[in-house]
Amino acid sequence: MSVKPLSAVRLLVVLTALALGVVVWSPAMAGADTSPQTWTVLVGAQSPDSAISGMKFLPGEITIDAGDTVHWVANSIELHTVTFLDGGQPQDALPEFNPGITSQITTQGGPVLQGGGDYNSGIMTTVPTGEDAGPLPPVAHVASYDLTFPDAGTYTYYCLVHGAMMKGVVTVDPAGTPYPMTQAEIDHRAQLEANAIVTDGNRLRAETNRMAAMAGPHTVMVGNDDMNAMLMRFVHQRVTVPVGGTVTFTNPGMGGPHTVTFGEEPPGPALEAYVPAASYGGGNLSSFIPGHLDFKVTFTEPGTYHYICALHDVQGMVGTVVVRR
Ligand SMILES: [Cu+2]
Repeated sequence: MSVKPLSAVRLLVVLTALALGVVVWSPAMAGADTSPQTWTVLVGAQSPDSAISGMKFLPGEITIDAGDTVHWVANSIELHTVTFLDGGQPQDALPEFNPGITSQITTQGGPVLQGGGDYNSGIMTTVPTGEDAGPLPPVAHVASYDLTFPDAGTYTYYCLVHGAMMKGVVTVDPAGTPYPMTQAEIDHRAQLEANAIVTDGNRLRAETNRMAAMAGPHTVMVGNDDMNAMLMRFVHQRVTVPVGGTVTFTNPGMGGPHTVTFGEEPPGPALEAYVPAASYGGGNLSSFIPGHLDFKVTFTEPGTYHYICALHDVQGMVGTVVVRR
């Protein structure tokens, strides 16, 4: 935990305020509410059709007083975590997200951030526990997470799923410091930030449609992302090829991974296997496709084949290949 040093200027301001307080103390000031407050921050954002998902805490920065609590609320189907590593120290490098590591996907640390340990919400999503929220072992889905900050300081947190690009900061002033924003103003800022993500995502979607049109009818764009918004759609969503034809699935994104999965989802780590090319005539076939990689599938039998992104099918990321004789 890092504690802000009290600068000489700030100390002077505090002392002056104390001195003035003696002179102009009024009943109104005596009645000022200094009891601990709870502040709400949203985790993630999405468009109404969940095709666009945002990798942000909303708002990304909040200033509270010592003793207050932040209440994070899951705001998207997409999985996120609220994670303070090492008591909220900024990190040069984050651990790679691995749903097989229990401490990454379950609540860690107590309800009060005190000391240098790790504090983790576990998996936050609007999908209820027990329903499909991606390739996770059976684990509680956390709809909200509360953490109380007894000590002044600056605390940095991350989403373990999305890494350093999804970062938030809680600035904790000494108890009794006037707040810079009301919850209504924080909510307004969160709404503006959410709108900006959806606007950016719609631009990304239009760009992805253009890329798919340029690439031709046998190429499928496997989502897209720009480190801010993610597109959770296959474009073209339905492709028709003759027997012996090849479909190229390409992920044009900056790093957001997806899968192309025919048949059953491979269990656990097998889901993360990248397959560059395969032939397919039915049954199970899956490739994990990180940003900038292609998966080429040659279709050997006529039929209508449905496939999913195993990570984002809940958001509607599904597609169809029709193979004609
Ligand atoms: Cu996906």
